[in-house]
Amino acid sequence: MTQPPRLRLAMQKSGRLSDPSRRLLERSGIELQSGGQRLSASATNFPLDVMLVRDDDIPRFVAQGVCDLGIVGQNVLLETIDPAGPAAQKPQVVRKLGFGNCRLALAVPVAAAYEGVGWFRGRRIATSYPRCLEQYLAKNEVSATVVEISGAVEGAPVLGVADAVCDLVATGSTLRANGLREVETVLTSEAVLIQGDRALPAATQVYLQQLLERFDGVMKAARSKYIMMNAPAEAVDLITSLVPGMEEPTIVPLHGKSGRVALHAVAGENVFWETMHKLKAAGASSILVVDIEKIIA
Ligand code: PRT
Ligand code: ZN
Repeated sequence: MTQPPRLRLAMQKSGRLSDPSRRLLERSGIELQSGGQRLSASATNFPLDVMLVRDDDIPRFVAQGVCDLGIVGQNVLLETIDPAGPAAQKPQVVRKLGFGNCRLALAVPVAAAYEGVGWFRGRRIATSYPRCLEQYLAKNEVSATVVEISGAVEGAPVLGVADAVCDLVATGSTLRANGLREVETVLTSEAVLIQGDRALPAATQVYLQQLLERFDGVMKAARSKYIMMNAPAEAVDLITSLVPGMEEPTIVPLHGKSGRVALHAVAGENVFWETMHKLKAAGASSILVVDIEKIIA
């Protein structure tokens, strides 16, 4: 008997994207059971198999059809896939996932008299992202020497290996600790879900739609809040305009308090203290803001 089809997803085995990728699956209600040597895992309650690999291999695995989907940083996707290569081998981004945010940036020694991107002309730049850097230099008509280094790029200027670096930055503290100053952004990146260009069998396509619906629900829920308060009936319009991304509120009369109502709604964005102060000033009281676990539109 043939096995029913299953979706195959590649994600990072261990690194910065591993925990958030697992969390996304978990919040999507997908339970994973580890396979042999922890190189794979199978969902016990959804037709999904997971390959756990180094992030650098994910775009190629997806392009070659070794798996249907992958979770990887845009930086790795752009660096690994040849823009001049056959279109048929380019994985497509199907969702931005909102974690693993960083930027690929150029940085120079703090003491450098940096006056613009022309500063890099004729200089040596250390990076693990030669393709992205070369594209950026070409676009800016700067001719420089790209020194490819596989790790600890930020140490290259001190070692005399390069004059500047092009590296991933999140908080910037690694650059600062190495006496470097960020001067240009080459690209911004976050984790994305990618899909190969091969058509999926009809049954697997249905599972992919369900998976995307769940991912969308998880991401929307993470952004949204449920907000409840009591308010003067005549302030309902003002209050609705104060809460960012608020959907049509439910208004319920308050027993024994004429002129005041209870107002419940989903707010499409986080509700910050500044908004709470404004709501109070508009006459609201007993304001509750609650996390949402799941949303399906
Ligand atoms: O073993 P494998 O090849 O799978 O993993 P890896 O070592 O290549 O990648 P990993 O786990 O370090 O990063 C995976 C992905 O996380 C990257 O490809 C990015 O998409 C994303 N990401 C997000 C980051 C960072 N933030 C980040 N800060 N990747 C690396 N960094 C580095 C940065 O270069 C610096 O050296 O972390 C250091 C700390 O950053 P600061 O700016 O906060 O000091
Ligand atoms: Zn890697």
